[in-house]
Amino acid sequence: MSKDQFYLIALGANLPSAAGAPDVTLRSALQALAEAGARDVVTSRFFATPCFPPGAGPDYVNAAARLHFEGGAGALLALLHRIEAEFGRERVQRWGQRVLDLDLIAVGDTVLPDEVGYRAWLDLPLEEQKRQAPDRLILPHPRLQDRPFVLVPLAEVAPDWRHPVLGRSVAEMVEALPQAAREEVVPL
Ligand code: A4P
Ligand code: MG
Repeated sequence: MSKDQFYLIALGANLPSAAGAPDVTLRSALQALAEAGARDVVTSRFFATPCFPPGAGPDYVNAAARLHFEGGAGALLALLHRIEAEFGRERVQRWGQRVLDLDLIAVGDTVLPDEVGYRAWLDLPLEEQKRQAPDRLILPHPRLQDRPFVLVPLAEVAPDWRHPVLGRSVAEMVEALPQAAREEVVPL
């Protein structure tokens, strides 16, 4: 993996943190990332998005960022987890409400753990997705193509990034979303 590959991350929050309301938390988290060595950070606008699964809590604020980082993917994920913890994230329930979720969406065209292992996560039925969380880094994030709250912000920072397994660009994946789902992602 080239050290100068770009990283794509997704940010989300739907509960207040010690820093403040979700948008304040996301701004503070981006600042913490820059202070910890993220370079050339390009950030999307912030969006209000309906909670997934529906009814599971308040609306989210979501954003995406593109950045460079010297330490490698594992080190960046560890940093994302450290920043989540600093803002008071507690892992209570998968897909539960959260003060801050920082996901690593992609690192250039890297596929982890390998294409066969990746496809197993990609094809996991919805019920299993709720039960199983990966114990190692999966790249690209296996649910990004389904999620308006990831894709719409991502299209502002990396419209031409192409999913290395699915072969589709972010712009194409946004285009493939139902129009109603796209329209529910509203800039703050
Ligand atoms: N892990 C493996 N690969 C990755 C990766 N590429 N990025 C591991 C991040 N983490 C990765 O993640 C579970 C495990 O996956 C960790 O051990 C990590 O090392 P987690 O962050 O502990 O658990 P989670 O946040 O509950 O899971 P995940 O997959 O981040 O949750 P989701 O699926 O992202 O759901 N609705 C709206 N509108 N907006 C949202 O942002 N977010 C969620 C969280 C639910 N509903 C939402 C939103
Ligand atoms: Mg997460």
